[in-house]
Amino acid sequence: MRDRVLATIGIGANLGEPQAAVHAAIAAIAALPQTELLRASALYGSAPVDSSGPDYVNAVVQVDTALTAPALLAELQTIEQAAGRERPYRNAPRTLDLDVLLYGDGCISSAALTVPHPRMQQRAFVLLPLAQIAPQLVSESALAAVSDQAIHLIA
Ligand code: A4P
Ligand code: MG
Repeated sequence: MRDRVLATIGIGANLGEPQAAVHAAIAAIAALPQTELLRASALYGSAPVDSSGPDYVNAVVQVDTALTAPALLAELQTIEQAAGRERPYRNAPRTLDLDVLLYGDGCISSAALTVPHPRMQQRAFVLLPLAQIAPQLVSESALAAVSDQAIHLIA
């Protein structure tokens, strides 16, 4: 039997019905094979960072999974496609974006996958929801460094 790994996934959407898309994504992640949803953050509203369009809805979840990192990425991309994801250009607004933020304590650097996600430490829309579900993974200094980014908890 494969080892199980604690994986952390970032969720973002700013087109269509972003709140519904994030809730549906969390449900789809919970239904992935060989995967158990452990924790899901609240939803946060955030201004686009290096992107455009309406404000984003973001969340972070943690799963316990026996999927390999490439298999997990493939499953997440299938969920993105089912949510109508289009990729007209880099950082385009999107109906759903699912990023592998962390995969255990592994470092991965392949053409298709970089883990830890290289931009996660610069982004309040990742660090605030992550701090809500896994505060030990987010330092006060990291939070302070993104404190100028507009983000709010969605009730
Ligand atoms: N890829 C490599 N590493 C990973 C990883 N750890 N997780 C590859 C997921 N994918 C990874 O991704 C392009 C390629 O990255 C994939 O084919 C995969 O093999 P993509 O989802 O098609 O394109 P993208 O989303 O534009 O790129 P990326 O890297 O996810 O963008 P960023 O840098 O994450 O930025 N502002 C707010 N407020 N909220 C947001 O959620 N998101 C972005 C996306 C920008 N600004 C935002 C938000
Ligand atoms: Mg992405």
